[in-house]
Amino acid sequence: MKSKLFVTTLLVGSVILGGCSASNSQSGKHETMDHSNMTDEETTNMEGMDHSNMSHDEMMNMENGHASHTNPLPLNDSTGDNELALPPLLEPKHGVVDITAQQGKTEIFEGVETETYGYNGSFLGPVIRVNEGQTVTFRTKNNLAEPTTFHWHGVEISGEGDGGPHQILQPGASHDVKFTVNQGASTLWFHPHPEGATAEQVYKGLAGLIYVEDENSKKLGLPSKYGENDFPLVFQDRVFTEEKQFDYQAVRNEDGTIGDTLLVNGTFNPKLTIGKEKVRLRLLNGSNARNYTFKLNTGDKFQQVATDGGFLNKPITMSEITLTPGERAEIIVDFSKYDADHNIALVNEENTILLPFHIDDQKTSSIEISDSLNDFAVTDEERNLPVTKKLELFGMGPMVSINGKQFDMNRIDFTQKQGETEIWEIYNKPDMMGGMIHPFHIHGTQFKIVSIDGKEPPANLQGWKDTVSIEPSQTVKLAVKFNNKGIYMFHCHVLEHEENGMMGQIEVK
Ligand SMILES: [Cu+2]
Repeated sequence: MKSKLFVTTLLVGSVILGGCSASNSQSGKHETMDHSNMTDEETTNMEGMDHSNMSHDEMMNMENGHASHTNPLPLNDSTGDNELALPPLLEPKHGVVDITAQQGKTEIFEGVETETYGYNGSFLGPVIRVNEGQTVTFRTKNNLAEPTTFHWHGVEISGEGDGGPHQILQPGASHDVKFTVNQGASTLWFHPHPEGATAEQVYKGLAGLIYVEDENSKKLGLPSKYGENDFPLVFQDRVFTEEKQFDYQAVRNEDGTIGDTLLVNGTFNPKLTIGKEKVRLRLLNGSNARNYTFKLNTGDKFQQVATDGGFLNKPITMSEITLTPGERAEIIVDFSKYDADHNIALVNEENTILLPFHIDDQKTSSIEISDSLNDFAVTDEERNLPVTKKLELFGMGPMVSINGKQFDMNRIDFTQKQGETEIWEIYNKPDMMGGMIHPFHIHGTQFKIVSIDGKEPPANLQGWKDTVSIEPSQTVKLAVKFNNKGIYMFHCHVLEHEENGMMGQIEVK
């Protein structure tokens, strides 16, 4: 992770502070407009221009939450002692998938039982595999002792089925979510979304993956044998008590809870045994707040083939990839050039060993990956659309806000017509401490990144996305279309930011 925290000086602080108090004395309407030129008509058509008045004291208070983020807790190196756990693969039976949230005990550390949450098991969840065009019913059940919801991150589904904070399931309750899979091959995921308890429930283990397959994905020649040459990798950092338990409330950080212990698919000190062949790794940053920059310790390159919501048009050769919370990427690593005794691992930017690989050189194959994977494009029409929704992400810790407002379940912030594309402009407004990256997520849709600070996004972001990393001072334009109706959340995917109010609601009619 590149540190995007700016050097802070009193001078910078006072300039920003000055800028902010100046805006308070105005109607606030011009404050968010300084980075675009719009006609009066566009201004009238624009949503999201309200601006709150943040007091000087509130601004000053934000400094506290900040300090912890300038020095994230380092992660442990994986010793590779334990073979990586592979989540069970779950496919619809007669169109039905049963998913139960439950509590249990899990042996994460040898000889110790940790109290955990999971779906259909004690810790984490299965990989649910569905096909485009298939009608499925997710039969959800809450066997926890507290309310929860089942949110399908990245799935294009009605607002009612989306599992946001409105769709609470009380302990013991069940609910059927029936929908038709109406999107292409992709690696999506699911997790709870109850107001005020999302971060803790995810932390304790509620997260699973959803694979969508389609006709195209089966023809591309990508490695697709689950658990053989196609692996899910869910990265989560945690802090354990001395008794090797989770105590979320004790370690909760208002700007995102970061841990010193890495779990991949729930496995501590994992290693992954793979063949001497091309292998597909489906990476999910399932952490509450930590960003990861993944690379190979050898410095060798790999190919990225998919973003959050589908394939890139062609494989992109990369030497590293950063994923912020909620984001996914599929990469292909070619292990055919390494021998069994080769020391190769996935590491992060600080060269912390995240996942060492053990190469079984008896297992080989030669796979040619198609050079043409998808036909994604931002059209000229989309590029020329005016901005009709403006969002300003601002603040730290308990003071995070979108357009100066904090989440209110009884307030609809925006409306949009079903099937109509609008351009959302999201600005991450820095504060006097610099600010931090906000991974911005919209429910119920896959969007296109039109531009980042006015420029075309890098090649590996030219694909379907549902979560976009926005750095301080950056402005990102998205082409957003909802294919279904209902109320959807949009929010920062640092789970504590979401919980602290960096979330809003859009009603699609
Ligand atoms: Cu955030």
